[in-house]
Amino acid sequence: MAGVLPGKPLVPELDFSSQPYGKLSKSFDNDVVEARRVIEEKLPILAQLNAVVSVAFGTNSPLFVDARAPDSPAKLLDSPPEDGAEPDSQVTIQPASIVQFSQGHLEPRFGLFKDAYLYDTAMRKETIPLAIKFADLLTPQGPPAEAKMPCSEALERLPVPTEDIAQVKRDIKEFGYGFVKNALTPVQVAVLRKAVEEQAAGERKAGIAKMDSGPDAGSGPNQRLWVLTNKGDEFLDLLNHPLIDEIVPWLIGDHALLHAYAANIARPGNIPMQMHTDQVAIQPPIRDVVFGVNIMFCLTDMHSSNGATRVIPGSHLGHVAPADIFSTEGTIAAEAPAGTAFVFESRIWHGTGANTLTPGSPDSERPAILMFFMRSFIRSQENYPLSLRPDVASKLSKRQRKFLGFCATGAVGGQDGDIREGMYFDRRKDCPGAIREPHERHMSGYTNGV
Ligand SMILES: O=C(O)CCC(=O)C(=O)O
Ligand SMILES: [Fe+2]
Repeated sequence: MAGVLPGKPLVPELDFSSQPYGKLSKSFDNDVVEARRVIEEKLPILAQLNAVVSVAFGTNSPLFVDARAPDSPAKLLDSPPEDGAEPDSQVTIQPASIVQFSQGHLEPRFGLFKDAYLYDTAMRKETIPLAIKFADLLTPQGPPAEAKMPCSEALERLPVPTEDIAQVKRDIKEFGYGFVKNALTPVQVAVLRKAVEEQAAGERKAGIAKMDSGPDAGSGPNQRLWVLTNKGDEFLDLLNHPLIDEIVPWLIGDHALLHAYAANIARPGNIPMQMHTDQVAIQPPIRDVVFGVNIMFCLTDMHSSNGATRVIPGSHLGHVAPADIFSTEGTIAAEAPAGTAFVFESRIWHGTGANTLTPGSPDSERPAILMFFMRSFIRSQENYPLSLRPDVASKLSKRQRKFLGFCATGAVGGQDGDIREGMYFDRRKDCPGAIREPHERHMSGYTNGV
């Protein structure tokens, strides 16, 4: 997305609109020229596509990459191939994204499908792997290796629910995830489950429910409850869970922030979520650093038939991705009894599984709470300072305020120059504003007030 043009200046003398630069470098047409140059440069490599791909920028008529001739560079055409061949895949994309792929600044799956991350894409499923390969071939690293199940020797060690926290940490390091058994007692599960289910019913009744996992964006059987901080004391108390202290600083350092705090109810008939990593906010993509960790509290037994999260064990390491992000083939279900905390780091490939139970049958829903933390300098998915209800803000503990970004780290999160590590802030109505005094240009001996 290009920059946003400035509005009218507030101070007439500070009108910069006559400056000759700025607008041009952001022009769509320039981006198209650049994107075309990138594709032309990559034609020898694009030969690997063995197919015809059309690439449309906005409403411009599409370009065609014809890579059918074996052992010779692909051809870039301004009109469909003369022999009338239909494209095997049709990519519609911002030209700037093509340039960013080539610079290694945008992860192809994110660049192509970011709007389908929670929902769906208009593209025909079988043409998607080719579109991804096209984008991958433009990147400096080239296509990632296929993320596969580990070798049989490691399969014997796949994580299982345990109360041994040292084992959970070893599992997270080796496989990208682990299970903390009995992180919640049955009574705690019941309290949280009731809160989630009643809130979900309330949001449906109020007509504000966030549904997904259907064929169209914003609809489907699955339901998300976002910004749980606002939605009941149960969810505030869950932020006191000691597992947070055990895992979060260990994996992603001090001052980590809540990135998203949501419940996800997987229901029968859902379309499985796109396989993704939770590091999609990290662009340019960085695979060799873990930026986040998800603590998912299971409020019912999670099993393969009620939509347990699908994972590819070990896929947190290396330049790897699933062969087809819209398929759960070659993944396993993260199965665990109610009360387990399923902890997974943000580089692992995963997604909500299919709930194949009969709609309306008893216990066919899979409610879970996802408490997702990211490193301290990353902008949160949920904008807490903007979303927090005032009645909630006034009762938050220091710990909760810290998770929501009300504490400085020494480098970020400060207020009016106060940035020292561990300083806490509240929403201030009295942040210093414009307080002007006449100024003597040759004054000496500055003092701070009287
Ligand atoms: O609910 C699940 O199974 C996983 C959801 C997920 O991966 C996400 O929200 O990023
Ligand atoms: Fe996820």
